Parts: sequence; structure tokens; C-alpha cells
Amino acid sequence: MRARSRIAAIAATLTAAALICIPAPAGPAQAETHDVGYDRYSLIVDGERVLLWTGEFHYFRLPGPALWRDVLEKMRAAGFNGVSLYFNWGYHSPAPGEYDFSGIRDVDRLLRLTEELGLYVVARPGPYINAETTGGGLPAWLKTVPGRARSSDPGYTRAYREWLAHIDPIIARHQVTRGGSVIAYNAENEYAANTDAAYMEDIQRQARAHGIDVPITHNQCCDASWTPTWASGLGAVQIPGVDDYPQSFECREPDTWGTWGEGVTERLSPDSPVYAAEYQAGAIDVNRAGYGQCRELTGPGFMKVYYKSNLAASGATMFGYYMAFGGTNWGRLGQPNDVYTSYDYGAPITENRQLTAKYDEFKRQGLFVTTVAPLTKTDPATAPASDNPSVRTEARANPDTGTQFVLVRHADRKTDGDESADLTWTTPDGTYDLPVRLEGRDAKILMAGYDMGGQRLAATTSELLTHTAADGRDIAVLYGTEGVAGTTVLRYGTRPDVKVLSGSVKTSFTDGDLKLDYTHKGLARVEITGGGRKPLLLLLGTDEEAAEFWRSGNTLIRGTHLVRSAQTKGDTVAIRADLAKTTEFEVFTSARHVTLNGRGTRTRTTPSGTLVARAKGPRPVKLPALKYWRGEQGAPESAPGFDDSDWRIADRTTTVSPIKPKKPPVLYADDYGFHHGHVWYRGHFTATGSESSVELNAITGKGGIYQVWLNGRYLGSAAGGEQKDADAPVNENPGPGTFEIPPDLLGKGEKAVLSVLVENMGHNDDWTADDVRHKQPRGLVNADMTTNPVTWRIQGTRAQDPLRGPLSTGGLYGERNGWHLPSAPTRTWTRTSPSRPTTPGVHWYTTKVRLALPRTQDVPVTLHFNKGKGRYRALIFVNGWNLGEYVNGEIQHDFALPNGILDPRGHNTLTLALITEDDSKPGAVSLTAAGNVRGGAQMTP
Ligand code: IPT
Repeated sequence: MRARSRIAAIAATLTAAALICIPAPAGPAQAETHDVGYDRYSLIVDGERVLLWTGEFHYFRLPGPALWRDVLEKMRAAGFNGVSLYFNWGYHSPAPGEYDFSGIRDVDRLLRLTEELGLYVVARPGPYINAETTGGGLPAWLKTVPGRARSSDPGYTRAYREWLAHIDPIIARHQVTRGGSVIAYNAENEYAANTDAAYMEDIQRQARAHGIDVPITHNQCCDASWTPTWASGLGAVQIPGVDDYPQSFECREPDTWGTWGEGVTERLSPDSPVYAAEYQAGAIDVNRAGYGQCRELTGPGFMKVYYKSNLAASGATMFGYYMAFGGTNWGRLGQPNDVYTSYDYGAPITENRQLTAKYDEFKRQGLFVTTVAPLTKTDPATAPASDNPSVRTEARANPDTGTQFVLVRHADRKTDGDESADLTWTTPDGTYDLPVRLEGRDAKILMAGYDMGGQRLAATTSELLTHTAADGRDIAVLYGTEGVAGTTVLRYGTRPDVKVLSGSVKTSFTDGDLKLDYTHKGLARVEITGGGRKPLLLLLGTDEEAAEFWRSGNTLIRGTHLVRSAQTKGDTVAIRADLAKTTEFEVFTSARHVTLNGRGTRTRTTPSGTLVARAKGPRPVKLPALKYWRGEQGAPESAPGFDDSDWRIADRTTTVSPIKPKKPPVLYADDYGFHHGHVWYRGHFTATGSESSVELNAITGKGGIYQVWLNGRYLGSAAGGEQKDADAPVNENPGPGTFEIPPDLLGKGEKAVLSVLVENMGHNDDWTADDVRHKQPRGLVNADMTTNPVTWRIQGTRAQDPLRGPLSTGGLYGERNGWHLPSAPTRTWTRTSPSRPTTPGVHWYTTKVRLALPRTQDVPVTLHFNKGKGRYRALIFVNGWNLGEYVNGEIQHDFALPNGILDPRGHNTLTLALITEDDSKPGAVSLTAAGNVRGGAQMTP
């Protein structure tokens, strides 16, 4: 209510729309330039209003540019007309001054792809992005740069300006104003705590200087109560938006709704559109319920109630659904406090690129919002009266066309009752009494007064999926809950001819109104001709039937698993589609011939005047068993005689981290340039003989461990420190471990070596912009064992891997020596298996996997770990790429091995670095197929 009345007040005081048109820069060889502007209703491109319906996609969580096309085509097919893209500073920058935009980091290619696919882009280069990615997107080297991050401190300013100077020009050359796809530029991310307006202002100044001329936006955290909203004052953006996660991230309770509020997107500025910058479309699995539960928490019911309210109650015209596809925290990409390897997010498209029930709901809403132009400009309007107080109505109308959008929902949006009401509805075409029913968690947007192609839709209690014109007629698809009655009223000059082709539909005609009454069941078809209008094929289906439809251009198709595109040339329509099974499919087209994935198909014409063809499903596939393994021991650093003479001596006495060691030296891994994965320490000392225990502290990030050897003897392991509470400073005594020294181990005056292997699970984010969180160290932070001096040596990742980047390779002995690479000399390793019992330490296993999956099929492959006995974990390397970490006892058992890294038609090397804390008996590992379709995006770049 609050949001509605505020909007009404703003509407009343506004006399004219503040249309800000930014002219496209004149320049050579810019074929198609466009103006991008906006007013209080919507974005405007070349004078046309745009409803921006984007989903978030993280290219850095899908390390295979060929798969970017697959996901983006799937998004487009769901009706998204745009994609929201974070650009991840740390992912591109391994060291100060070093930037990499090649291979999997080729964001120019990503932006070209969005152009080719006709998707708008909201570019979000941070510099800070959060996103549960290591450091929140800040490069790890920034931890050693003095000056508070996300402020205008000179140290940080130099650093972020360097990033913007690299990323902005790439984004700039892909702007809509230069014929590209970027329609908006988001500055910073949920900049809500410890803010510094001069910094916010400077990001925008830099962007403009680098050629950014599209509107600048911001995604404010949570609601208008958080300040600043960046709607006015120093640092203000043109289009301030709101992030909202009304379901919270409690996936253990998928039936509890609205934990974090009503989820109504508020207007932050009177001069710019209502922007749902990040709207919840999934959840991180903070409490380890599994992403299936997160998908339920944010499932179709939630989407109907909350998303439709943003459209028909708030009048939002800009959307960023977080996430459309989550992907994988491969390598050390994850921020450890909240996420594990999978970043599936319970999104509509799964980590393995599969479509879900949420995808269907996105398609139902996405086709609607990208079909119906009057949605781009609406004001609050009088809603039809409901005779049942439990059924609430809210309405908006387009002031130019009069088209009405009526939200029908439960008064208490959290309930799931079965409620009916009669609506008294005054529409531009007359007043109607129409029954509505909400069954379960549901909301509907009903329309009245809409020019639907050549038709006049007076009112309907079904929802519109889409409509198109083909073959000299209009085709419209309406839908509703199975078993629920629907009424549609169409206006005609004279009585039209009505033919019910299938299903049960009653019709009557009075005073120019053709009234159709029906119960949603299967797919009914009605052909209406005459009456002074273009012929109409009206399709009336259930929710499920609606989800069977695909739209590409003017062509509608139903029955395939997915349609990527349909292009008509002459009398042939060329369809690119995926098939999950052998099936018939139907094409609503003016064309006479159909090709499917490049091959002609035989068709027949149906009584509805459409074409039907048969398509073959995929052949079943079989994946090889992982039988032949070789292994090698991987912790020689634990032996006293190990040669560490070329390791770095850890002797620093100061650090810029706000967390200081109790006594020197500083042992923090980042301070010695080792930012990702494992780090080894070797402390050399002369024993006094009276040492009885070793007291250590290590910070690993949540879920990490460290292991300790003295003179080659395993003393044990401990859990690494973590930031317990998201907003609290790190505790006084992080990751403590006390290790008893066996009495026979140290002799007075004898040399001794303490070897410690510390894992780094990733860096904290910097949500609070306070450095305590972000500059929290990794590695050993305190060590106490002897009164004699200790010389510490440290070793982490050795060589940079330009192909895979800094997050893929850590500092295990095997990693430093290339054991994870396909070229590793593993022939000399001994025959063994990763599920044999093992002792504490690091053990490497490798096997060759030959795959021969059909070229015409898309089969995403995953690696499955059976639960074993003991405390162990495994880094997973495929063809040299670190694709994640299995931790025995944790929730994730299946790991995505993306095609492109995995060769589905060739030889692959699968290598595991098993890290065991005790005498473990690991479970078996196997390959599984997470899907199988004929078709698929081209796998060739
Ligand atoms: C919001 C962030 O902007 C986004 O980067 C991501 O972290 C998302 O949440 C959660 O997955 S932060 C908001 C929930 C306070």
C-alpha cells in the first residue's frame, strides 16, 4: 500500500515526463546508432518504450564461451529480452597492472554474442560486485594495498581506476548508442554501508570519460529505508533501482514465504522508471538444504505472486532476475562463507543447463511482458471490486491506450487457500461481472481494453501468454489454472463465425461482445472469422499447455523441448530446437515447409491450419566406468629433508590487514603473493627439548582445514578460522589448533621442521566496505611452539596459468609440479584407486576418460562422489582445470564438468587430489549424465 500511494502522489505532482535523451556519439563506421533515454515510466530506445526483462548470468561461473551461447539462447527462449552481467575484476586481474580478457575471459566476445542474439545488457562492472564470489570481485592482491576498499582513499582509487580503465572501454564499444547491446551501466553494488559519495561519483565520472553514455543505474540494497538510495545528492545515479530477496535464503523451509518482507518494489525516484534491479529468482544455500529446496522456495507460486505484483501493482518496467543461471564456483571462485562449489542457485536453468518448472513460469511471464506494449507505461488505476475480501485486486492502466492490468491475488499473499470472487470490472469497453478463482499460491494479471493485433480484447479472466500474426490471421494463446473457469470477451462490429475446433467452449454474442466461457483443460482451439475483423485462432490452455509454446519472431511452435530460433525465408521456416524425446511438434506459421536443425522434415496440415512434423529424440548414452587409476603421494613437504631452499622466507613485520599478528613475523599468505588454494609453511628451529605442544591459528575461510607435521610425523589437523557472523569482525582466536608433540620427537639442540599445509577456501566479501572483512588474512596467523627462534618459509602457487587463470591452481606439491595437467608424467605412478583406504596426507589419483558422445546431442556430464568414511576432501581436475572440491560429509556430491573443458568426443584426463585428515575409506566416483537432448547449441565457437 505504501508503495502504491507514494507512486500515486508522485504521479499527481508530475506535469511532464522528464525524458532525457542521450544522443549517440557521431563516429566513423557506426552502422546503427540509437538513442537511449528514459522517463518515469520506462527506458526509451529511439522513441520506443522498452520493458527490460533481464536475468542475471555470470560468465565467470561458466568457463566455456561455447556454453555461453547455450545459456543465453535458453534465456532468450524463455522471453528474456536482456541479460544482467557482472564483470568480475578479480577474475581478470591476477596482479596489479595485469589484466586478461582472453579465452574464457573474453568479455568482448560475450558482448558480441548478446548483440547477435538481440539481448539487451545491463553492464555491472562494480568495481565491487559481491555475488558470493571470492573477495566480492575485488582482486586478492588488493588485500595488500593500503587504503579502505570501496572508498575514495588514494590507494584504493588508483586500483579501481585501473580496472575501470580496462573494462569501461570494452563495455562502451558495445553500447546500444553505438549499435551494440548495452542499455545501462550499473555503478557499484548495493553500496549501503560505510558509503563515500565522492567514490560513487568518481566511478560515474570515470565511466563517462571512458565513453559510457547509456543511463547509469545502481542496485540499492533491499528497500527505500536503506540510505543513501543514490537517487539524489553527490554520487546519485540516473536510474536508482532496488534489490529484493523477499524469500530470504532459508532453503530448509521452502514453504515459509516473505521472510524478508513484502517484496514490493518501490519507486526511488520521480524521474526514472521503477527498477527491480536484483529480484530474487533463486537462493544461495546458506544452510545446506540443497538447491532443490532453494528452487522450491523460489518456485512458480512465489514467482506468480511476487513478480506479477511488481508489474501490475508497482508498475516496474526494468527487471534483473537474480539468477537466470547460477553456474559453478569452479577453482577458487567462491566466497566461502555462503557457498560451496555449486552456484546452481535454484535458478530456472540448472547448473547443468537443464530447464525446470521455474523456467516454464519465466516463459509464461516473459512472453507476456515482451508481447504487450502498453505495460511499458502504466499509472495506478481503479481496480475491479471483488466481492470476497480474501481476494484482492490492484490495477494499473496505460494512460494512452486505456489498457488495464489487474492483479488478482490473495489478500494475504502468503496463503494458499482456494478462493473465488466475482469482479465488477469497469473496462474501456463496458462493465463486466466476471468470476475469478485463486487455487493455491497464485496471482494473475488480467487484461482489459487491449488491441490485440487486429482484435479487440475487451476483458479476460485468463492470462495472456502471447499473440502473433501469421498466415493472414491473428493467433493468441490464453491460459489459466487447470480446472478453473475462464471467460474471454472480444469485441466485434457484427456477429462473427465461431468454430470450436477442439475442447469445450461456450460462446454467446450480445451488443458486439463475443463471450467465450470455458474451463481450462488441455488446449482448446477456437477459430473466429468475420465480424469485421481479421481471422483469429484462439488457443485456450492450462498453465502446462502454455509452457509447451515457444515463440521466435512471429512463429509459434509447440511440443519441442526448446526452440532456440525459427527463421522464415520464402516459404520455409528453419527451426533450431532441442528434443528430449521422439515427438510430434506443431508450427504456427505462414510458411509451407519446415526444417529442423538444418534438415527437411515431412509435415502435415492440421484442422487448425498449422503444420505438424515428427522429430527424433536423442539416442541413450552410456558413460564409461572409472576403473583404471594411478596414484602418487603428494605431501613430500612434510618430510624433514625436503628441500625448501628456494621458498620465500616469511619475515615481514608489518601488514596492511587490520588484523595484526600477536607477534612477528607476519605469516599471511597474501602478503607473500600467494592468494589462492593451498599454501605450505615450513618452520625451522632448533629444539629446546622441552617443547610439549604446538599452538597454531590459521584462517582458511569457512570449511577449510589445516594439517600439521613435525619432523615428518603427522600431528593432526584443525578447522581453519572463518568469519563466524557476516557483519562481525573476526574473532580473537581464529582457527585454533593445539597439537601434542610426542615425547620422542624432539631432542635438545637438534634441528626440527614443522610443516603446515593450510587451505584457502576463498576470500571474504566486502559487503560492509570496512576492510576488516575484506582484508582478513588467509594462512597461518599465529604459531607458538618453542622459545628458540623459528625461520619460516612459505610456498603457494608457483607459476601463473594464463589459460585457466589465477583461481584454478593452488600450491600443493602436485599443482606446483603440473600433476593436475594432462601432460603430467603419470605413467610411473602406481596402479591404485581413489576409493582405497588411505592415511592422512595428500594423495593424487589420475585416470584417462575417453568419451564418444553423439555429435548431434548435448549431454552435460557430472562427476558423482559416493559418501565415504572419514574426513577427506578432493580437488577435482579435468584436463588441468580445477572444477571444484568434494568434501566428504558436505551436501554436494555431483560436480559439473562443462563441455568445452571436458571433451565429449575425445580423450580427457581426470585427476583428483585427495586430502585426508585421518585414516579414511573414500567412496567410489563415477560419471553421470545430467541431461540428454538432440540438438543443443553449436559446440563450435
Ligand atoms: C545481493 C548482491 O547484490 C548479489 O551480488 C548477491 O550477493 C545476492 O545478494 C545474493 O545472492 S545482496 C542482498 C541479498 C543483501
